[in-house]
Amino acid sequence: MLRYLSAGESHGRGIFCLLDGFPAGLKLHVDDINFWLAERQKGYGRGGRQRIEKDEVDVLSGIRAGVTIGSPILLAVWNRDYKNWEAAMHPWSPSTGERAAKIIQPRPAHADLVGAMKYDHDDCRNVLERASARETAARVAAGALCRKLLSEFGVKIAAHVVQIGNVLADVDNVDDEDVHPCSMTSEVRCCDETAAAAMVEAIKKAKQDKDTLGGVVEGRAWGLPQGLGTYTQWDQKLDARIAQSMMSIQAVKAVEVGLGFRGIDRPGSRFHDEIFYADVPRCGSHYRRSSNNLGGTEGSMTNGETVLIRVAMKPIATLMQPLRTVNMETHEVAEAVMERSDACAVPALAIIVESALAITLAESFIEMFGGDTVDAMRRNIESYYDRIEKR
Ligand code: EPS
Repeated sequence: MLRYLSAGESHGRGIFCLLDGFPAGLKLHVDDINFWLAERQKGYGRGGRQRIEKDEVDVLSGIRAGVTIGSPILLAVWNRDYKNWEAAMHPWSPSTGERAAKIIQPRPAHADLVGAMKYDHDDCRNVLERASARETAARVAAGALCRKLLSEFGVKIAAHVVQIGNVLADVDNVDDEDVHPCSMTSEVRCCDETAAAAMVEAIKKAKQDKDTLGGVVEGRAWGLPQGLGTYTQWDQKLDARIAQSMMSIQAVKAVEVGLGFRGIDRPGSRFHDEIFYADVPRCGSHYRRSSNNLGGTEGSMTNGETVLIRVAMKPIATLMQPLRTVNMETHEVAEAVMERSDACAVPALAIIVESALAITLAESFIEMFGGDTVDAMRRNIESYYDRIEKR
């Protein structure tokens, strides 16, 4: 069973993650992880913090001489900014100085207020440090390992931005294989050049207006065997796992699989994907679908078509024109705290969606094909493909 847990605060020593149950025998290079960490930091709309950080992984356990050994894998991404926050964030020395001033004017839409009530803090910093989207660096590091594992079996994953603010991209005809070549060279990770230019302008304007913007990312995974997930039990349903994995990304408020909300006005006859029998098998199966409105899953299992999801991120909560809030000590009307932040982090969300999808698919992959070694998984997949090709 693959398990992923993370730890760390945004301005603490670093961001960490533990990947337990990862199979032995996967060969990889540190750049397989660092490449994606660097990609996550890019994107138009980021704030000053990305000029301080240069995220690189420090592998603390589970990998020897470039090969996973089956032990828990512990990864660290150290925060360069920690040196500027040591007084405020040090575990033992008392907080001193301006940086350590208590945060008592919680931001609407952030975890600040409810987190402080729940854990009985008089300083919202204890909450916002962990609630920060800096945590996604850990997810991208773990996702890089999962992505590499899945690529051993021919699975590919790509995501791109389809909306920022009210700017919509026209991406209906973008093939799976074309997503990365376009999105990786776009500063907003959008495959529609005209929309990408308008997105940059929209972010620029939001920044001038001291405002923030949300958006939508489309994630895709293809080359997947049919049958990942199951219809038999709620917590192993693939759609449910994908939804949890995506909804756990900071600031994400909605997830669609396939047409999702966008297809609900259609009658069943124009929603469902018809089945046909193809001459050439794909991922071991001759059964294909005539369209992909269901987003590659039926009965919460992969059906061999591209897994297609959309993930909506709300605008970032930290505004440079603060919203009204309440001072937690005086209960007077106050202005929400202004911490340095990003105007828009939707381009980074594309890399995070890919990584979270990789973790979730790897989890179901390991469950279905056994996870002690990569070779054992390969044998199990091949024998599964042999079996379903005869159906
Ligand atoms: C974040 C606030 C900003 C972002 C941060 C998430 O950090 P800071 O307060 O240091 O400027 O840059 O994201 C990252 C540091 C990152 O690496 O993604 C927040 O409050 O969620």
